[in-house]
Amino acid sequence: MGKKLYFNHDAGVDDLVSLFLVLQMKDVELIGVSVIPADGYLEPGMAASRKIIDRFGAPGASGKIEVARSNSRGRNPFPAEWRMHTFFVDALPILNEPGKVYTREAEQPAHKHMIQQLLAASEPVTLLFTGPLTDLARALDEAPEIEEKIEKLVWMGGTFNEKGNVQEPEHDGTAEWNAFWDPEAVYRVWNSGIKIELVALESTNKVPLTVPVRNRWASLRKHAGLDFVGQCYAACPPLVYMETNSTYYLWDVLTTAVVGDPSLVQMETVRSTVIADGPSQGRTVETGDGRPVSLVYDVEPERFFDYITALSQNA
Ligand code: AGV
Ligand code: CA
Repeated sequence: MGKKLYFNHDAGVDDLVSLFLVLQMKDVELIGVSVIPADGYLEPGMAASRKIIDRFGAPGASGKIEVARSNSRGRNPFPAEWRMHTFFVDALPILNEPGKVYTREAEQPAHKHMIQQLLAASEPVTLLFTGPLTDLARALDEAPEIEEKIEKLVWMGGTFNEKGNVQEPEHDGTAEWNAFWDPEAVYRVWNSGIKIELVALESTNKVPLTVPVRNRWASLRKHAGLDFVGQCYAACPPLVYMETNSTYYLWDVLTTAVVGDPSLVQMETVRSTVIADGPSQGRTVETGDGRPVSLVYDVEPERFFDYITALSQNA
């Protein structure tokens, strides 16, 4: 069945495309999904996730994989314009053709659902988080014994660059958004013994959404999977002349690709801590006595785009 994976995401466009991609990975067994309403809204995020499993999961996936709803709240809310993307993906005709949803919603909230799935697993599980870490921090507080069941955490978040991607009043711009939404959760996870692979802005900045990337997907739209990916990214502003606050990168998709094929990227160990309060809150900083994380600092963009295109083409 391949390696076991639990996926917690926050219902952005690249989060939902990531769910689609995980379902195409032959050597990955998805044992649960949860949705946290950070860079997206909860109701359409739950519905879209269930529909994506129905439409693009392997036969039988809808009967096996549950989607859990998070009841976590963050400290610093995402801009509503970004969050609205969830409604667009949930409304795509390709997800609504059957008029009925089969994949079940979990009875428990996200962090408890994750605890349950981890404790029930026969072997260590990889965690993929493409939004804030709040549900993981709460799960660790409630059931510290899950640490033993976690193979590693692969997280899209953080940066050691001088410039992050938060542009908000009362912040100095050094943080990445997933860390900024709930800095204390990052702090909690850093204080655990879990192995962490960090897909930070160092590498995601190298994979912007561009018009040529979109055109490649358009040329292959006869494949349902690539039609879906193309439709999703039609909602997002590409990089053309210069970066703006809304320019879209393939942040979460790169993170997901690292789970499927770690050879796409370069990693190095960095000792770091996170600033939990004040104008730099959410900033990850290198310090000699900090906790080690494997930082994904580089990627070969062409190989990455070839990889996700090939995966989508088989859907
Ligand atoms: O910081 C990147 C994270 C990723 O998990 N998200 C988007 C991805 O899902 C927040 C974010 C930063 N800039 C954004 C974001 C933008 N311009 N539009 C939407 N979300
Ligand atoms: Ca995300």
